Amino acid sequence: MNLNQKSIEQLAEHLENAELQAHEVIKITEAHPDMDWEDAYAIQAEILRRKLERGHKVVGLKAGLTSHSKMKQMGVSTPIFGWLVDYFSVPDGGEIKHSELIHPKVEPEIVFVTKRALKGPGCHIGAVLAATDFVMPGIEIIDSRYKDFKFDLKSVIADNCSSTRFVLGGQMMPVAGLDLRTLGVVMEKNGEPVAIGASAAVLGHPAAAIAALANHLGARGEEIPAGTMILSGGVTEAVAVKPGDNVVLRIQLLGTVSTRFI
Ligand code: OOG
Ligand code: MG
Repeated sequence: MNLNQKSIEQLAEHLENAELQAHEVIKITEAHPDMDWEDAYAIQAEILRRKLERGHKVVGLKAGLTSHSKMKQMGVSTPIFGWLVDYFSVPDGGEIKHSELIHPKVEPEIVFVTKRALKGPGCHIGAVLAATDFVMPGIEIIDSRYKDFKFDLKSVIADNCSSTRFVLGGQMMPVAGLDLRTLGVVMEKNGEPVAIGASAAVLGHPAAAIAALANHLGARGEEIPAGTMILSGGVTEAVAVKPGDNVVLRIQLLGTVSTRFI
């Protein structure tokens, strides 16, 4: 760690205010070029601590930058991990107020729900599949607090991986008998397909993103508890949305989920 506790608290407040007041900020590594990975995750944890203190609850976890399209789009090369809290959750078909966000984008994701705890190191897709209760489709809405959605890995980790809203829906599919690599993914905006992919785009197999999260947490003595909902990462590039846009995600065998921006 290169930052002291006071700087971590100040940066967490700075980034959380940007989220809550929906305004952009300059990426934090500009003023703190020496910050390291531990500092970045410590700022992310301090933002969560502030929310829990106000009575919010963690309702899920996420992996991000797990597909090559996303890594290429953002100009980075390793997965990142974050948390999801209660007010991020939007019901299937529900509305999202664009004015509460800065420059939101939507991404198609395969969502896992666990029935047993997963603990790294050494977690692999076999362990993930054995511990998975079901998978379902999810639209993640990301909204980097950084100007023009431009960041480096440390800045985006500190900003809780651009997390802001998510919508779950479709079918609860058990993974037995399902090939999680070959699911076709179509995301439509106002009736037009705007992102098309297959689930293997996520690290070759989306369960690998969950294993990577378990290994990341394992290195800190933490685990993925049983009953955790986890977004495994955007299958395609994220797509910008405006007020009035309707977004529908269809994933082969998993069904459909939708949301509308007002
Ligand atoms: C970081 C968050 C990435 C995903 O699914 O890849 C993410 C960003 O691109 O702003 O959630
Ligand atoms: Mg995502």
